[in-house]
Amino acid sequence: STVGVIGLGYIGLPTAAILADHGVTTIGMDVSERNVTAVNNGEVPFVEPGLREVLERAVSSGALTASTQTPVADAYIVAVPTPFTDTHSADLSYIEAAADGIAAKLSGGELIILESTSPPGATEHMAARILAARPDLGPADIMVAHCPERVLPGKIMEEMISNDRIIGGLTPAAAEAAKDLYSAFCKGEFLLTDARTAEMAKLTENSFRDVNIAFANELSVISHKLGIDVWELIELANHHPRVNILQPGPGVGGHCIAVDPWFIVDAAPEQANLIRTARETNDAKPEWVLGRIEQALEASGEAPTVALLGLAFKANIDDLRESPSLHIAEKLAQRAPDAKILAVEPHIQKLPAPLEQFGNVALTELDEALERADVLVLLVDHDVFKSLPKSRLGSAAVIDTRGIWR
Ligand code: SAJ
Repeated sequence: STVGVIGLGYIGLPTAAILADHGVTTIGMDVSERNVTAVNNGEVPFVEPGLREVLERAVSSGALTASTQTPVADAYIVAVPTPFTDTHSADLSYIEAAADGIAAKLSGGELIILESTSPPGATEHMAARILAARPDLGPADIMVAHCPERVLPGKIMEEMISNDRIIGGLTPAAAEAAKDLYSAFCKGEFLLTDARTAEMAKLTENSFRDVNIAFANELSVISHKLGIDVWELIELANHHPRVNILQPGPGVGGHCIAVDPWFIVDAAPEQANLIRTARETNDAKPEWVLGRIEQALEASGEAPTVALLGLAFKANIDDLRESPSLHIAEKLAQRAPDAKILAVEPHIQKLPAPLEQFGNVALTELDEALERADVLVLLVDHDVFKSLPKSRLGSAAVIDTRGIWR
């Protein structure tokens, strides 16, 4: 049997490569001609440890091919983006486009799995859209399930195989069929439920983390006001057997935790108060950091030099999506035109587009930044920054948003 994987991004490509590497005939589909060509050449269009080897094997064995057309297949996995709109509701247009492509290829009896993180009801919506396009088919002619991905970028190849999987079927038979498909490579436990619960479970996991980080971020603002070291505070509190507080930082970034809780808020706006407040708390953190930087700049006299260490959304990656650090850099460049801003990000080679337009920002080597800065702002806890001896910080005013130089 043949599996079609729709969307060859961070999730779809590893899934397709691993499926094919386990002997399943797999056809990947992506709207980007460039991605498709790269995949057919066994090349990975983004950074993910371990993916290249598996992809090369899958392509050279002939088990994996890619195309810009939706293939005819026995089962489909949809792994397309679900961004959010300006009003914080989910944009289902990529899922709808995938559904339309699949609908045109069905002959009845196929399994269709939605993996994209989705608001409650999206799987039903996808099924309804497919059936609306194919009046010759009835609900009993297709099997539809939601199986959210939960892999951590940077560890995708491991977690894809070892993580437990929640599978929510529109019918129990659809959930069973999806379980059979994932059994080809997944060694984790399979947890079968209905589609809405599966959708909500994924959103709940990321909201749990967001709420916990918001708690830490609020504690850091309170502690700063009270003259208390928040990292010591959290470390002490976490010695309690039933307390486990996460770490404060300059805000929450990435394409998951900063997005998914909004889908819950959008689905139940009157009820989701804590979840909304957590999102707002985390989104407000970059502004608070900016305030501290502006204070430090004022104190250091005319035309000060400020070094921003880290632009990525978290440690040891090159991903800038929804990055609070990048946001801080951009806002600072706008608001402090007299300051010289040295951005240090060892994982990228050129200044990212949002910063290019500012004449007062330069991408700088760490050594040079340390030498020149009047104000040093630590934004990302990359290993290269963590391993700096304190003596290297010199006489600069230090704002350490991650607590690595305490
Ligand atoms: N962060 C903090 N303090 C912390 C932990 C994280 O400020 O204590 C910040 C990070 O710096 C980053 C953001 O939160 O800006 C998110 O980073 P992350 O490492 O918590 O999560 P992601 O976005 O890389 O991946 C998450 C994971 N979800 C959970 O751990 C519940 C991953 O398993 C999901 O598959 C992924 O979202 C996803 O795709 O939904």
